[in-house]
Amino acid sequence: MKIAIVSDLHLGYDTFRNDAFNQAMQALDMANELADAVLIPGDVFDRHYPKPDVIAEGINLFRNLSKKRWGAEVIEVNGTHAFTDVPIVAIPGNHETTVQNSENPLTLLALAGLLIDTSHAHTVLQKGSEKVAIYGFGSIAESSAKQKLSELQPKPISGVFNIFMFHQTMYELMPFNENFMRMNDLPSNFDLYICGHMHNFYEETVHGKKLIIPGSTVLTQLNDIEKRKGFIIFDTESYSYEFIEINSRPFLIETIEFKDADDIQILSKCIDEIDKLAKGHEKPIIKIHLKGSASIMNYSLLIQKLKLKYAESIYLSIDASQLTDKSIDKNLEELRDNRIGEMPIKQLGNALFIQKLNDLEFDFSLTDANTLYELLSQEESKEKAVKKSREFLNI
Ligand SMILES: [Mn+2]
Repeated sequence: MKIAIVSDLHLGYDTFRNDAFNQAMQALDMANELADAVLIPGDVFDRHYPKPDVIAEGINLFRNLSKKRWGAEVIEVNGTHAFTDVPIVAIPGNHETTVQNSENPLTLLALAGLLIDTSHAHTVLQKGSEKVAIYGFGSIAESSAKQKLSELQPKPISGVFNIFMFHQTMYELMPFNENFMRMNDLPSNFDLYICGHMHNFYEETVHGKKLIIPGSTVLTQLNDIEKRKGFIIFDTESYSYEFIEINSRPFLIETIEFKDADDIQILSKCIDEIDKLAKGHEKPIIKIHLKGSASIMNYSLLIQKLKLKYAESIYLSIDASQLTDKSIDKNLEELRDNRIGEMPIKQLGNALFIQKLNDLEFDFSLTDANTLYELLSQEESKEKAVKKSREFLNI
């Protein structure tokens, strides 16, 4: 059986609302042509409370899909949200689930009979004599996932090809939080593991079998590795798969290096490069990394100017975190050399001290202010310095 794995469609995603819908439609239509069934490991919708027109997008998308011819059919379900025999099988992702565990937008599609929500349940598909069972583990708080799995004890069904479908962060891929699930926490003896949630494509090994994460069908994170968008066609007979790329909005990344540049030089170089990159693309996403050294008066103004210039034609993102400001460098150098401007720090401190005494109308005829400063600024404890100064002042 050929199984399409299409994940993280994010219908209603604000930044690229039309992209989310068009790219989901493109992926699902291609899936229908190339595969016998579709599995969706979460995040069909971007929010658990989408607006009615976003829910309408979901209904239109899946109603059209339901009407198409599919190679496989649903022959058995032990879940509560199974009202169709069309082989489109899904689970809710973290963007869809609600804290109260009440109905969410994905379960609405399931209640309408447009797909099957196989949360905590098996769905069995058949094509000819071949059967494929999918066990779904809908998204749950990362800290509860392991516990929930040990309560549910998901088991494969004997004599069929078994798929475990889930939507969690895997610690091995994103080791940011001890709460994330480890590969070894996943139930064993399944033939294939598929996961949503992470928006880039990954292939890993779990209990000696493949774990496939197709990534999202729409650009969301704009990090440098999120480039290729598409879905997976997995062939259960050959135990192999193919990544099918879809047409996604162009995402172009460029690094521009500078040496001692000023605002005007940076601005004009950026405009040159952005114009070159954007040529021939219809409203692309362009991300520019600025690197090197510069002396800039106002970073945010510079970035704002560029964004304004391209507001209509480009989704522009500018990262200036690797651009070092020369004026800051100069100040640091001076501090390292124990001077600020041309004046050594000690001398500057002395001048400030005298200035302060002046402000306090100190009587300079009574004592030597320079000696007092020396005593106070000696490199020893504050208490000792004050004690010595008091002795010197006879107080
Ligand atoms: Mn997602």
